[in-house]
Amino acid sequence: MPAEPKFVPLQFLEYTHDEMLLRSQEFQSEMERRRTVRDFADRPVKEEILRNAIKTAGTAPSGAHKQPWTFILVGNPETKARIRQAAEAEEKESYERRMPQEWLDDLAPLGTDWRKPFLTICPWLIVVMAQTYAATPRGLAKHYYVQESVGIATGFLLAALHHAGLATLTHTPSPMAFLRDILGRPEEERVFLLVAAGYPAPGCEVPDLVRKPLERILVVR
Ligand code: IYR
Repeated sequence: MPAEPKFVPLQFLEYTHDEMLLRSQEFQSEMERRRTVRDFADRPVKEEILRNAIKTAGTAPSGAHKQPWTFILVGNPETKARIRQAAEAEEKESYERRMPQEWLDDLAPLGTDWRKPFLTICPWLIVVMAQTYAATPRGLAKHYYVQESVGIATGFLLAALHHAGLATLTHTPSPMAFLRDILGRPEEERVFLLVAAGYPAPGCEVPDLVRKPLERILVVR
């Protein structure tokens, strides 16, 4: 039986045009400083900061409000070591045999290789899982636009972690199924990606990348 719609008043904060302009500029500057970091410090970070960021990720819109995501927060050193060992085994195979030359050439400016020391150095890993369907006591239930929904939630997560003052790295070991086994997750969940979060290593450097200017990413009609 379909649920009766129930509506509540929207909590909306209205700003003046000047305030909106300033807020949009300030947020843009803050996000402009975000960089993907591959060189982390092993300094600890309080779990509550990660929990708050994951709570923010959970505010993302989703298909039919099914919220088809699970965030696995990994801080346990043994679990991180198992993840690193399995990820490096897959990545070694990928970098040495599976990835075509064009792909390797495209990654060359980023300086990546199969070694993933951040998986044990970082205080926290967040494995983002996408629930392809819901396993309910009454059987399987559908989820909608799962990739889109989990992608948006992951964007919120990265923005929240950056806003909190943490460096992040999105990592997609390929194939990623080993993570579901190590983390003991159910069949209906698929690994979406892994986010490493922590402080950058002292003297950390990042690739000298240029972002496309607005004129190249915006079309006004
Ligand atoms: N999954 C590998 C390779 C990799 C692929 C892309 I596309 C990147 O932007 C970065 C890395 C890895 O994590 O090294």
